[in-house]
Amino acid sequence: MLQQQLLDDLAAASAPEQVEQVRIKYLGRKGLITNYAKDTDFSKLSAEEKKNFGQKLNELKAFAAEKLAEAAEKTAAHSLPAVRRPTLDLTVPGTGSTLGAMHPIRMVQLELESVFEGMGFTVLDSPEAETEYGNFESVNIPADHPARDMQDTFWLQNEMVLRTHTSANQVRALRRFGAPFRGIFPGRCFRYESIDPSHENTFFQCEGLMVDENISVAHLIGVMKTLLSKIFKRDVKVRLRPGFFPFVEPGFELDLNCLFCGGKGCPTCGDGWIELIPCGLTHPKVLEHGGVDTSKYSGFAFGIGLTRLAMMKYGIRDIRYFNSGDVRVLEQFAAVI
Ligand code: FA5
Repeated sequence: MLQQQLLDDLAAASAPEQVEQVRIKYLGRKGLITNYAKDTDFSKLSAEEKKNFGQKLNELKAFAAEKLAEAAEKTAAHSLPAVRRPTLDLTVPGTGSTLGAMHPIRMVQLELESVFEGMGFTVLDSPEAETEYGNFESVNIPADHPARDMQDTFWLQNEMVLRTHTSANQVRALRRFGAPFRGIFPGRCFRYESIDPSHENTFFQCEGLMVDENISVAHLIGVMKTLLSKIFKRDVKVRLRPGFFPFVEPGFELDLNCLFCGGKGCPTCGDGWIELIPCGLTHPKVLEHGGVDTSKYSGFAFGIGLTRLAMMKYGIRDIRYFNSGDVRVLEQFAAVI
């Protein structure tokens, strides 16, 4: 009787969940088969009857399990899969693709390179780690020279230094190419500096060197003027004042009137002027290190603060933005390329 009832229930079950309900009804903890023996008084049964009862109950359980398994298999095969989510939803707005942007320092560098190439200068690559000789002695800064204190240095474990300026390339280039020579060396420099709106520990310079017969300060000023008018594409105020560098004689500082405050003084410039291009006539000692005949040749050199030039050109008030890694800085330049 219980078997027939089970078969009727299973016949009415058309989904796996309904078969499960039938299983619970018969074989669950309080199921009809599980509790089949509950009302039987075993004390009144003989040993033979007890044995038969147990056997019947086991057969009933096995029957139910078999029929339930069959029904589960059948309904699973026929049941529809759960509602499927569409894998492609054409109504979702697209994410679009973003264009990369060139770093503002790189943009100014490329512009500088093309201006200098137009004046016959070669653009040369150079190493960021220098020997002590290259960074200091080759440009006339011996070990005990006070000028070393002007550029606090990161020393590497192999006694090389992260270059504090690009000036080591002056002698390297003269040794390699000889005179006459016209070249620039843009690149990254490192100084152990306290950081503020106009000082970074990692920044870019662009060294330049021209060596030829009868080179004078007039050539130097002419090249600097051409450079600034091409880069800023407008009139800018500059001042030339004496400056000391052991590798030039005489030496100058070319300062740019601050484009943020118009020369009044602000957190970026301090006193209204931005120190931009130290320069001068190449010291004979540097020419000698480079193997150049100083009775025939003279030259000028400069070290443009490329990072500061980028600040002035693009109105970036704080140098720390460049190394901040904040993509919002770069995103602003996506359209400039
Ligand atoms: C020099 O490094 C010389 N080698 C430049 C030179 C070359 C002089 C050839 C004469 C002839 P100075 O330490 O002033 O000089 O640095 C040159 C420029 O690099 C500065 O005018 C400034 O624009 C930039 N600069 C220097 N230190 C930093 C810094 N910590 N952060 C950003 N820019 C800097």
